Amino acid sequence: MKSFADARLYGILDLGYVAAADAPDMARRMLAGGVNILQIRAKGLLAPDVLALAAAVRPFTEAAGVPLIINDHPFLVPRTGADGAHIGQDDGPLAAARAKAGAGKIVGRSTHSVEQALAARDEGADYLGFGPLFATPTKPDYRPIGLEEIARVHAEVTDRPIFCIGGIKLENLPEVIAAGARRVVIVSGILQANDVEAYARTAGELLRAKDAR
Ligand code: 3NM
Repeated sequence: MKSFADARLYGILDLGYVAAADAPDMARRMLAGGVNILQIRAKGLLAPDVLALAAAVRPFTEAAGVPLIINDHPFLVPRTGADGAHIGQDDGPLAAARAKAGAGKIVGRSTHSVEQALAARDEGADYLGFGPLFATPTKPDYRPIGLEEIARVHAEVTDRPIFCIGGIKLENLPEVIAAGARRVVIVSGILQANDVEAYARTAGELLRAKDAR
């Protein structure tokens, strides 16, 4: 598997945007575009259906050397051969999710403020989501953080990857990067693109261009 620390673009296969039957091919296109991490987010799906979906997507992530992350169901991680789990603020202690996911697996946590980011770091999350930066229909009930906190969260949490998320599109990615983001999650922007592969590739190039400066 490629180095997790080098990941810049995190893609989510969100069944709110993609039919389950189309999900494996969407995963293939996202990976061809260079997403560095792929999450399965299937709100409302029962465990057997998440298992089936993960089994269908797994060969693509494996071939690409990209970690496969399961949203919400850490106990499915060992059963799918996935590389980790992602949990939200209401999903209990990180240690409990890690115990279910198993030794050596990645466990990330969504955070919605600098204070929550510090707490997730202190409980040992392998990476943090930080958002939503902007209002987004993918997570409609959350108040946007805005761009000002990006610099602060990166100054406070320096020892693990932070993925900014929420309403990020190619159009606003340059300002998100200028505000201090190094890594992002893009959901609907990628999944609704006419050319998924080109969209992801352009986002990855913008994120990596920052390293060259
Ligand atoms: N989590 P889009 S925002 C899944 O802030 C998710 O924790 C968020 O989707 C958080 O790129 C979000 O379509 C939705 O805006 C991101």
